Amino acid sequence: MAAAEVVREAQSLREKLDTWNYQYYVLDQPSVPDVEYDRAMLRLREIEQAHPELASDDSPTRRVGGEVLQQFGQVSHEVPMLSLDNAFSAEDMLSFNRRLLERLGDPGGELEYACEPKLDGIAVSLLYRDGVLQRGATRGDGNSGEDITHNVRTIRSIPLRLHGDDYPHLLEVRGEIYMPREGFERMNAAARERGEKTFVNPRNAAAGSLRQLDPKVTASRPLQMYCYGVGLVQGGELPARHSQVLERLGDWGLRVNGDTAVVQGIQACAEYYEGLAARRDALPYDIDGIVFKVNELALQQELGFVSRAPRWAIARKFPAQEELTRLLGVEFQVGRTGAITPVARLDPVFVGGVTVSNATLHNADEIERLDVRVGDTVIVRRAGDVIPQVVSVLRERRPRGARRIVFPATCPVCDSPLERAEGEAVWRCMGGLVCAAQQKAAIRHFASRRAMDIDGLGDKLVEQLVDAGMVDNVAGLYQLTQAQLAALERMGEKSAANLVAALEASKQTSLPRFIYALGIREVGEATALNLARHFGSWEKLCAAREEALLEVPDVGPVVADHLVQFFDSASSMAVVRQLRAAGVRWPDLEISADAQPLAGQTWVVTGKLEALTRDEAKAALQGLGAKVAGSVSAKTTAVAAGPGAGSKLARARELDIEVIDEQALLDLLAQHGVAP
Ligand code: I6G
Repeated sequence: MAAAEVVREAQSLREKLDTWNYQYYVLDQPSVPDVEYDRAMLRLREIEQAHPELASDDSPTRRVGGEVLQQFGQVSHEVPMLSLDNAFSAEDMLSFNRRLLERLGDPGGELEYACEPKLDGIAVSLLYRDGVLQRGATRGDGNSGEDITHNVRTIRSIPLRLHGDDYPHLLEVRGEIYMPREGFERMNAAARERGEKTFVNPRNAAAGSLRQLDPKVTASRPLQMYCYGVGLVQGGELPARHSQVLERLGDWGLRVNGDTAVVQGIQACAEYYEGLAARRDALPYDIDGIVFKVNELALQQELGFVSRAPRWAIARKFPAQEELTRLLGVEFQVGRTGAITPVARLDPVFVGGVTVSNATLHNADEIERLDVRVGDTVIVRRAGDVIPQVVSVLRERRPRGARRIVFPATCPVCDSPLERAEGEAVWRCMGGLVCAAQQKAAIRHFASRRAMDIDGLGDKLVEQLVDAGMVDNVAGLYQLTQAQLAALERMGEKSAANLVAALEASKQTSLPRFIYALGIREVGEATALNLARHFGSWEKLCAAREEALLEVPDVGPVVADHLVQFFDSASSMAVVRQLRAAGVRWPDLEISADAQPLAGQTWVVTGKLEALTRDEAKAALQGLGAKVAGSVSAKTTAVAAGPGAGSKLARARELDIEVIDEQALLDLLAQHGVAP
């Protein structure tokens, strides 16, 4: 028997771990460092090993079971898991509202609706008996699904025991298990690196992760759950409104979506739909529509069901993010760093709100993995700001004579050999700046708005200059004369004079811009900024070796290696010399004690930013000494929020934390000499 003291310690550890887990995975507010969490978990494991009688099934040590299942059991749903009717337009929504009002005998006034994002995930049911998780199941055909208890237990935001003590004796919670976009991208990038199969989209990744017989595999996948309702309820009362039920679920430690709202009338539903549609791409998860539910449970009961769907709810779907089309051909593009990217030419198709005629095929491995051929019917996906991609092939529709895609053996532009670095998936042209494609890309980058900002030097002109042999590197731009330029196609005297003036004006620049403009691999704007602030001058920067470079925020071994290679390259440094000889100049930056004016502050960046990416904003803040956290807590100093900010912004308001918009962030950065 364990001594009372050990029993108490185990109990206290369990409570602490549950609380930290809840704060981290449900509230998205980490409260203790990982080491402290790990230490507590280790100690609890030790105690439970020494005293197995203390190890209950809801202990945080028991999330991942050791055994691998042979097959999934079947579960029958006591209350069927229904589907939802769909609406595809504002008119469909008006008819829905009209139908409801008629059925309710035109009660007068507006109906109150609960509005919720419809996640593109897997519908599941969780059964809690006396507050302890008993069973997790998929929807299946609505009457019976698969028993996935062993896998849902591994999802840290799903409580093994409910909080409080006022839950019903039997409570079946329903919701959607999904994979956040960021986790999906990370998981796929890692799989691609290892040359393994990738998932088509976050939904398939979530489904595949739940359909594992070995819970350790599921535990390693970044799955999340949002709860959206209840099924079986026995031995307990629920409040009168759906929105209040969601609040109770939250009180019991379950994760509910913070983007839900209660509105009056169908017009307000339309506004909610438009608002969320505008933010759709900025959300951290995929949604395929909005679910609108009559909020009052008594009215839901009165309205009832028709065949397999409730009459009191409807899902208004968004335009599809995936469509079928035909692969017409493949071209191989050469990027600034020589990377060869196969680009699919597609029969134009409307997807994700735009017409898409090109999509990336990533690399040679991906072509092989997809087993895609010219003539195939493919699924193209365009989600958010991500470049459209071919995600799968309908093999059964392959026409006779579909052509295999042959990856080129040499650079399609300069015929130099291609090489593939160990562990990398991409082939690169070894032509370097001899390759016209790389020359053009480097010049386009150098001239771009956020680099040297050379007005009037568009892509077409760069193409002409390189093809005519007038320029082969960025320094050559400053040797161009007005007469040479005026002789080019579509260039009059006036445009030539303007371009010469723009080139002249671009010579006066800033050190961060200059570093960024050089196009050194992996050195984006934010890194350039940090390098400039850290070293203050070009001379100090290019004299730095790896050790010194690694001291710069945001610089890791890979970036440091690319920088050293650049500084060691005679041809690259010759270009820098030529640029300076042509008059390109910048003021050195002061490296003062105040180089870290935001030291000690913790910032959160959320929502969609326009002028810089979230990563760039983060790196810029880090460069000024701030810590940048993923979630808002009482320790947060300020939040920079762009459009589409959701729960983090709401949390900041709740905690009365300073919130600034993008312009204010840019002003703050500028005030500290950072002009991204
Ligand atoms: O499949 C669903 C997704 C989201 C739902 C649902 C939902 O609410 C946010 N709600 C109900 C009532 C049903 N399916 C049947």
